[in-house]
Order: sequence, then structure tokens, then C-alpha cells
Amino acid sequence: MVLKIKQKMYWNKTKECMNREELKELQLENLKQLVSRLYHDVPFYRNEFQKIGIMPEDIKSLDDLANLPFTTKQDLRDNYPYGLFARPLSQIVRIHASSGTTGKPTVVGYSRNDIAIWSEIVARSMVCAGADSNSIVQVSYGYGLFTGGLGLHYGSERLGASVIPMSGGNTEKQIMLMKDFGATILCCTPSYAIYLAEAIEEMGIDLSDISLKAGIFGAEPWSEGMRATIEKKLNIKAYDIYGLSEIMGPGVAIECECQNGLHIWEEHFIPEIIDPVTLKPLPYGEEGELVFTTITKEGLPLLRYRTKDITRLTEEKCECGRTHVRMEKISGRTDDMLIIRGVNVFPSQVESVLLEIGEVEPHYQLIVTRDGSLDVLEILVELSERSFSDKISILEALERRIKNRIHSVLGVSAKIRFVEPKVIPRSEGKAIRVIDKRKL
Ligand code: DLL
Repeated sequence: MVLKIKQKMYWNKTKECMNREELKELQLENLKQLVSRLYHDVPFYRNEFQKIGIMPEDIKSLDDLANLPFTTKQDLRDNYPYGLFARPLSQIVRIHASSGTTGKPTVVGYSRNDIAIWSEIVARSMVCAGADSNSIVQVSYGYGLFTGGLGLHYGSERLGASVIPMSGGNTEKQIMLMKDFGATILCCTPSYAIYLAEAIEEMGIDLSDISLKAGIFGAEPWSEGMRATIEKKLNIKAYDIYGLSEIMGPGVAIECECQNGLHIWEEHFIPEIIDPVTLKPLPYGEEGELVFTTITKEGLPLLRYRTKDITRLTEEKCECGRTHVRMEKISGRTDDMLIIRGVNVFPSQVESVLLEIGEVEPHYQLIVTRDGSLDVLEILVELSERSFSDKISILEALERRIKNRIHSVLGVSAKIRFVEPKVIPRSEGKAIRVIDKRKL
């Protein structure tokens, strides 16, 4: 297939189409420096290196990466909030956070240079999705501690596009401004894109009055079926963007016009696929857990960070001409993290709320369904024998307390349904905490 080369196809052709040998040399150089920085600036890593007897000068080739220790969300949690930062706070210009496995979030920090690189790779990613300086970009990811809003915002500005910082929600206004301001690129979660498309239909707005050409969708898993629905309903091209706060935020990887895998920006992030059980690296083409090493980050550089996301990598040439490896769409996770309306939720967070509140048993089940295109979370909570006989008004007050606390800890609202003592099935093995009825 011969692709039509559009005039502005790349943001930084030299970097995006770099010869792979040169790219690997650059990675090795940066990896060596990273290990040295971690050894000297982060006591946690120095300690880890000392435990296994590794010194920075032992890094001689990229294969040596496999001998270095992993980093996990638990490590970030144990060093909450700033313990893994490699720079003093005087050099940290931004802090973001995402859900931790219990009440405390995972905190990440960026130096000025980190923000510059992040903006650069988001701008580059947006060009992959067909954006340029003439684009009018509606950013409908949430702004705040979540990296979606500000990540796409800074990338759009770097690109020179006109950015509309809408943030999430307020659907009718989103649509009115999308139409009136002539937005050409929409950035939000894929499920919100479908919701917007349905709302446009319901409001009786003609698609020809909307100027959208492409969407940059991510932060949650979505299928080819969802892509087809969005592309049809909004009459746009829908691109998958991937990222996670620990590594940077959105823009770690994105699809190009071929929509056949997401290019990972390898001069900043070295990807590996490991077997989540043996923790051994797997060759290209095999499915496993995605692991990243950030080789240029200053504020919070991470070594072999286990994302828990499942995918496979390919080094095969892409028709777009970019040489950076591609990852397949994420097919699942190795842990129990759910993404509900774009927000990461761990069942253990619910457990910690219930334990904190008391009066109920720590037996619970999360039931996730879809109402149209929106995720709905219902939590079944088992009453204790004592509270079971309480008056309705007392139970209603308890329900409100749980609901409010869940909302503030999880960042999403949930319906709370009390059930009688001993109703939630007990398991001899792993408890079934989640019933996910969504069909992606
Ligand atoms: O979700 C960053 C982001 C914002 C990516 C906007 C794309 C667009 P976190 O909140 O830290 O960061 O959540 C990271 O979300 O480990 C995946 O499990 C999931 N995820 C992110 N992008 C995708 C995607 C942002 N395109 C976690 N497909 C990751 C599937 C995704 N899952």
C-alpha cells in the first residue's frame, strides 16, 4: 500500500524516523547516565543496587537492563509522597497524582525540562493524529491531578494549535462550544467520545455543523468495535493514545495514520515485555506485561517500572516511516485495577473506606455496568448483624457517609446497595470483588 505523504506528516522527522541502531546507541548512553543519576541521587535505588551488587559502570549494553531491579506502584507508595524524586523540590515545577491501591495516591513530580519534553512528545503525538498549528483542539480530559488535561493542553500549545481547555463534563456546553468554536480535534476518553456523539444526536445537531476531523482517545481500554462506533458517529478518525502518570502521562505512545499499533517514543522510554510470573523479559511479538525505563526524566526517573498493562511489541517497519517500536492496544491488566469513567479504581480502595467507616463488614463487591456509553459503579456492601437491625433513617445516613467517602477517595461516584449479612459469596481462594459487565 502506498500512503499519500501529507505535507506536515512529522513533528520531528529526525527523531521519529531515527535509524534503529542510532536510537539504540542513544538509549544506551542515556541508560548509563540514568543509572548513575539514580545511584547518586535516589537513596532507594542506591540501596537496591547495593543489594544486588551493581555499580553504574556495570552498564555496558542495553542487555544489562535485564539485570536491574524493577520498580512498582508499591515502591512509590512506600516512598510517599516525594521519596523517589531525584531532584529537590526547588527544581520540581509540577506535581500530578493518580490512584494508589489504597487511600493514598501515587505522586509524580516534573522538572521544568520534564515538562518541556512531555509537551514535545505530546505535540509529536498529536501530529501523528493529523493535528497541526491550524488545529483547534478541544481538551475534554479532566484538568487537575490527572495528567490527561494538562498533558494534552501543553502539547497543543507546543504544537501551536488553538487549545480549548474544556476539561470533562458539562456535555451540552462541550457540544455548543465544539460547534461554535469550530473544534477540529477532540481529546477525551473513548467512552466520553461516544457519550458526546450520542448527545450530539439527541440535541438534533447536524454533524455537518461540527468541524471535528480527529479524536485523540485514551486513559482507558477500548476495542476496535468502539473505534468503529466513534469514527462512524462523529465522522472522524479516532486515534489511541497511551500513557501513565508514573512514566509521564499521555503521549508515551500513540497511533499514527496507519492505526496499526502505538509508537512508543523510545528515545525517552525503553519498553520491555516481561512474563508477569517469572519476571523474565520476553521477545518482541510475545504478549506480557509492559515495563518502562524513563531515560531522560529528571524529576522522577523510574527504572523498569511495571505498568501491569498487557500488550505485545513489534519492531517491524511501520508504513508511516517512523522507526519507534509499536505496542498493540492494551488487552488487559495483570492486577485488579478497573478504569471507571477514565478514573483508575482499585477494589482495595473500597475496602479501606469500609474498614475506616466501620458498622459494615469488609465484604463487598463492585459491579460495573454501562448505561449507554457511561460506566456505572454499584457497590454491594454487607451490613453487620448489628447494623442490619438499625432504623431505615440510620441506614440512610450510613449509606450517605459511605457514598461521600467513596467519592472522595475513588474520585468517582458509586451507588451503594446494602445487603444482608453473609449474602456476598465467600470464597476459599481469591474473593470475587469485581463483576465487570461492560462489553467493550
Ligand atoms: O491515564 C494518562 C493518560 C491520559 C493516557 C490521557 C491517555 C490519555 P493514569 O491515570 O496514571 O494515566 O492511568 C494509567 O491507564 O496504566 C493503563 O492501564 C490505562 N490507560 C492509559 N491509556 C490507555 C489506553 C493516564 N490508550 C493507566 N488504552 C495505564 C488502554 C490505557 N489503557
